[in-house]
Amino acid sequence: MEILSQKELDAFRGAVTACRHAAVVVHTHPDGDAIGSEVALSRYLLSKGKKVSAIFPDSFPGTLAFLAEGERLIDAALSPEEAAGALSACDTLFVLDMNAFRRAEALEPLLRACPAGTKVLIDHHLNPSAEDFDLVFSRTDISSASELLFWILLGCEGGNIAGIPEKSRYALMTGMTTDTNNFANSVYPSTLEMSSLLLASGVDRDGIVSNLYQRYSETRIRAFASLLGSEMAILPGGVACIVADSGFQERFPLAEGETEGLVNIPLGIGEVGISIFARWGGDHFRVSIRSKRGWSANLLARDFFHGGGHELAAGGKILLPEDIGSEADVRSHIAFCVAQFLQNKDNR
Ligand SMILES: [Mn+2]
Repeated sequence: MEILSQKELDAFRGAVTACRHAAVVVHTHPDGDAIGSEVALSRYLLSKGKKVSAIFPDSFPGTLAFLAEGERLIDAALSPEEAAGALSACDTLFVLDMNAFRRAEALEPLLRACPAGTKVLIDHHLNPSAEDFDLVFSRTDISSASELLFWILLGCEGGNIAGIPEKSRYALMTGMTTDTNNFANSVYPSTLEMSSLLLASGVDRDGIVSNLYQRYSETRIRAFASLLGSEMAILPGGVACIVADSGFQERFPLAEGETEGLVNIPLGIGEVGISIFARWGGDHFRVSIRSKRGWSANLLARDFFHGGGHELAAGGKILLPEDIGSEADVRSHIAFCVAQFLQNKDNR
């Protein structure tokens, strides 16, 4: 499958060859694709004898602990000095699954100041900040950063999948699986071809599915029942809105990552075109948006929630006091934003 040109592969191979100390960084609140691609690239670089500092900004999702087992990942929120030290000492910076430094939030200044001679972006979001990088691998017609990285690594290994370490292959399959919501969306011919090659190479997909989808806490399942019940409203125009405020989170203490996948569920309702999930994050609401074809999650996130992402999957924030005066105003704020958004027929 022709995803990358020979020139692009040569450039990536050159960056790896020249690299002695790599820093690998992903976005804030990392998901399966971020951690999957980070673990995969780190293992690959380690197999080439490189020193690797794999950094994530904050909030490791407990649901992905199985992926981090045996890995050395630096939590920049818990070990800021270690993260800063690595980012000022590395000679090559790899940025994965995000389109701009600001997606790493608190790490942005360190990324901007990073003296690495080569900065590489590997991403699948819209509008990459290409000017901040020396090498840009950005595709939106691909399932995930994990898939894009798979095609890069396979290309660099001349098509020999055994050249990609076993743990990297496992992590890439995991990242692609979470970003496609287990093959429910953003699946391309290349995605199935990648899956086929990985399966044939011995990756334990049943184990991945079991780790991802059959190890939830009881609290998580009961929280979902409540979020999809009393906490969900269907707004005029076919927009589902779910809110998990601080009170809810006290009643259902969920670990980081445990609400992953929730926002997709209301799209199962025939008349719902957009699904919004807002959860309290300490001083603001984090917003996840999913949409069906013909509705733009990206524009809704961009124009009303300080965010963006993909056409059918995006995220943003509701800020205090800029957007709402108190937590109690969140539902009416979302309803107001949705009504404004739907008034513009171009958004549908
Ligand atoms: Mn992704």
